Amino acid sequence: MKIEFSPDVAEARKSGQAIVALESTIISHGFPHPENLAVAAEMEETVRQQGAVPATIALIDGNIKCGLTESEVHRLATDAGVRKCSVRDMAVIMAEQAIGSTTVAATAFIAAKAGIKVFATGGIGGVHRREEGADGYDISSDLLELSRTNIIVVSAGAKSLLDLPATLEVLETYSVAVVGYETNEFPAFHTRSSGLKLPHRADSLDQLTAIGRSHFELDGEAGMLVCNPVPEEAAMKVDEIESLITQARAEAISEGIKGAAVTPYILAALNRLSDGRTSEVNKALALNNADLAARLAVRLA
Ligand code: PSU
Ligand code: MN
Repeated sequence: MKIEFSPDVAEARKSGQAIVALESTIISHGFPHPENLAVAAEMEETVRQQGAVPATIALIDGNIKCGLTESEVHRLATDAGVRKCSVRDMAVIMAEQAIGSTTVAATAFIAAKAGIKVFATGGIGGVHRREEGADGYDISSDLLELSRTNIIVVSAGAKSLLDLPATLEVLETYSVAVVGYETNEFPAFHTRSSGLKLPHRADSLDQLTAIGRSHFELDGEAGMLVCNPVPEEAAMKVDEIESLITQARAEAISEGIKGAAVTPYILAALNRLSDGRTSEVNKALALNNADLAARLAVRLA
């Protein structure tokens, strides 16, 4: 598999400097324009501030890119034709020389092949709730890829629009190590807690680093999910986000939105219904994850 590295990522790989992978679906489908441009730039800047090199990953004109130029990020942020690219979509987008933003699954797939150990995102995909009118069966391939891609993903958990208990169960079935960072609970993205207990907890960067080292020493197939709750000052109230999610889901169902379009549709609806508030929360937690991921990557390098 041919990966085109940016000069600074290529240099970091040569010198053994810490690298943090970043996904691009968050740019194309996760935030409205122009906030998405600011988020992309600030994610990279946050990683750099901690002494690591950011590697934003995407498919540009069919080429697998690890480390993007500013104009490539701009295209991802503004071109309405950018395709959401999970692992199964890669071959088609490559053959069509199209532009695709990589999900957690596809970003992890590419990053692991590039030897990158740490990846920062906002939230991972998971098991969707099964409700009247909604898709009957929908499980994100983010979970499957985590079962067979050895990389540490730092996320703020998963959105409560998903079936969070089932998501945690699937992670367990798939042997994915799940570790709370300074928390006992699976964070629910917009909120710090979900009421669901995590199997493991790290209380310091030292402890997280030790767990990360042991994880790679095992040399297993599965990845590790670090659950880093949204910062207290940015977190939403449970009632507030739940009522927004109920409205957004009802809209998605009545509009007949299915499959891969569901998450982007609901994110946009939440942003609209909350007057931009959910995107602010999303940005705060994504930057917080980039910061932790970079500090961890530096220790592991
Ligand atoms: N959650 C977010 N923002 C996102 C996504 C999830 O808050 O942008 C994206 C991620 O790229 C994730 C993908 O990997 O949605 C999952 O999509 P699906 O459920 O269709 O697998
Ligand atoms: Mn799906």
